[in-house]
Amino acid sequence: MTDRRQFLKTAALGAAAAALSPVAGAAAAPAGKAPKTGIVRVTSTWDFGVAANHAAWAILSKGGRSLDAVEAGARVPEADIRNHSVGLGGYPDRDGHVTLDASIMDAEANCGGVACLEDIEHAVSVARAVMEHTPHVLLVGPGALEFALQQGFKKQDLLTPAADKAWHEWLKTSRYKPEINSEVRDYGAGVPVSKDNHDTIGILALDAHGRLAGACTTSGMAWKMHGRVGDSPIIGAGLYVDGEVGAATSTGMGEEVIRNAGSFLVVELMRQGRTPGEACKEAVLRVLRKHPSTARQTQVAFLAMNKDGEVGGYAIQHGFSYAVCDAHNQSALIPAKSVYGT
Ligand code: SD4
Repeated sequence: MTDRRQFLKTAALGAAAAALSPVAGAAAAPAGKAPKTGIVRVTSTWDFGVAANHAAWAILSKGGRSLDAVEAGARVPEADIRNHSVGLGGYPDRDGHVTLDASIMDAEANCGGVACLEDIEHAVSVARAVMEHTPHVLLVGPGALEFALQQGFKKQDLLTPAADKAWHEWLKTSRYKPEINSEVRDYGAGVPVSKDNHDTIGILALDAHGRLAGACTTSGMAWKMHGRVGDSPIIGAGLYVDGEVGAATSTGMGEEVIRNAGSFLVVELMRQGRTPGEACKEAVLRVLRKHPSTARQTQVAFLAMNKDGEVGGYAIQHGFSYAVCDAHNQSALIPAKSVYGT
């Protein structure tokens, strides 16, 4: 783990500036991989986004479709049992059920989502199936599971022994107090870490044909009420993509994001001329203004990419990071600016 932490830190220090410059990325594209119409880039929330970006890049660097790339990227933490807030190995709700929320969207406003889905590892792929094979946008609970099984997804128990143990530990106090930045405690983005809790992945990509897409997937807040749905599967809250403007995704306390239509807000702010970073900052400040006493004690972070491939993020609390991958550097990890902390 030390090696990995060191690797990520080095990657972040060496690459932050270049990863934010669309021109630098495009100029450095190796022969045969040069974008046809502009910058090709993928960005993901948190430090485990580096691995997700690599999976997405395997598609993008061959001229593949951004929608395929974000799905492939999101599937990486879904399958990682060390990640306790996405997919397999996710911490359960207070009744011991692992329930997943996910969404996916392309630049033409095609979108799909699943909420409170149980027993299926790759919620993001079910979300894509909702988008492509139903007349609907969002399926929930048993209906989502039934649809997934009809589509050929395999049923499996998502509660790993480690997550089960953590749940039984939690039952001793049954105190619901989501922890700020639990996501990074083990992956070393410069804050204290522990290996037991990671978070939602939001992933945004721009492909060689200039097509934007995004996806978001999570097991939600650990120890939530059974049936609770967060922002991640809600189009406009946890994810929004508009091919004319850009894309945005969020992580952190979903309730605060939903009440502000967070990702839609970020995209609309970019439409008005703000850079991705400025738009994310303004949205974070809006979240804080709406419910200052709640919001200041929690974490909400936004990540955005505009249609030119520029990337920015902003958070309430220090400790949020985002991974950026392009032809110039596939492993950049950038600490986001925040309202609180340094
Ligand atoms: C949710 N935004 O369910 C997601 C999960 C998350 O920190 O990011 N938790 O509210």
